[in-house]
Amino acid sequence: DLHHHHCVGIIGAPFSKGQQRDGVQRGADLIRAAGLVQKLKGQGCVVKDYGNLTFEDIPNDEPVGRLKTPRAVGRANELLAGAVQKIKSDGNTCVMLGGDHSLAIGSISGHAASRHELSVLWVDAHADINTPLTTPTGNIHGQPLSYLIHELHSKIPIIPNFSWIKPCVAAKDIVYIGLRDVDPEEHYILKHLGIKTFSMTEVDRLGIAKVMEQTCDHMFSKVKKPIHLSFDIDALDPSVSPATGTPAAGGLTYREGIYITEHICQTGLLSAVDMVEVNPKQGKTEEEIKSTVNAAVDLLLGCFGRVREGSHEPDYQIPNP
Ligand code: 6HN
Ligand code: MN
Ligand code: MN
Ligand code: MN
Repeated sequence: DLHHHHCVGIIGAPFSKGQQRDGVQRGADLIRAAGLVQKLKGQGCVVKDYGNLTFEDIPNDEPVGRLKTPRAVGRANELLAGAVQKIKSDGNTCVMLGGDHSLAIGSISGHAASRHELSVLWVDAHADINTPLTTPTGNIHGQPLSYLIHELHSKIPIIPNFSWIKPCVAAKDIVYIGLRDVDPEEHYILKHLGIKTFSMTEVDRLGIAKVMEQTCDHMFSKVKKPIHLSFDIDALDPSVSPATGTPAAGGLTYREGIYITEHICQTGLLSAVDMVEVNPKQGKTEEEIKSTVNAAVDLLLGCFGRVREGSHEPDYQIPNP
């Protein structure tokens, strides 16, 4: 109904330099090609596609400490942050289609610039909270939250093209769902900062319905802040979404993933979504790519009002013969 229609602004970020596998920069176009915009419109959303960002090539982007291609990641995210801020100021819920998960730096920064205080729901097999000094790989897609959390600010060194980043999220405003591949240093950080986590163990113990109840209890314990949902497609089980760069066994089912999005939609507080790490080159067959892309599309439809019981226009009448 018109009082509850969603205004959705889509930005594509064909960027892959937060990790080392080629192909993830094609995620945005594949999700569009699977009919995202038409399907959102079909369920009553008002959709504006802002197109893809174009990222300049940065020559001589040598590692800084362990960090790989830091200048490209810093610049791409600065551009993305500006685009997200604009999409929010136009009055939309922002959908950022990646690209790799380093893009959460720009997406959350841009969102925070328009909304001040956010809750972040991070749905991922991984914690993505390594600092530049704890990272085992140097890949910045395993680090975005470390740059964004106030409490980690003193642990972040100076990095070229990162100076625009201001920490904008409090540790108490973050909830994780789906964790099952967490580095020891990350595990220490999560415990040290008291961050709320629902690993796959909690999903198994509680079931997804209780996980979502408790997620909302935690996020809404004081004031109702806008929600930033950062969804890494590798949160789902590789049997559902195999076409991704760092798959991890034992993930969320398709139904658990959809349940998360339906529940977050019902809060009425969803303000921005990232859908990242869809990598067609990691799919072994056309079917594997299709399954991964379709899951990403269905999760986004769940974010914007699709419910599995079905729905109908408020003024619908059964036709008379
Ligand atoms: N992702 N913890 C590992 C690292 O390289 O820091 C894996 C990160 C995966 C990141 O899936 O977005
Ligand atoms: Mn991940
Ligand atoms: Mn709730
Ligand atoms: Mn991730």
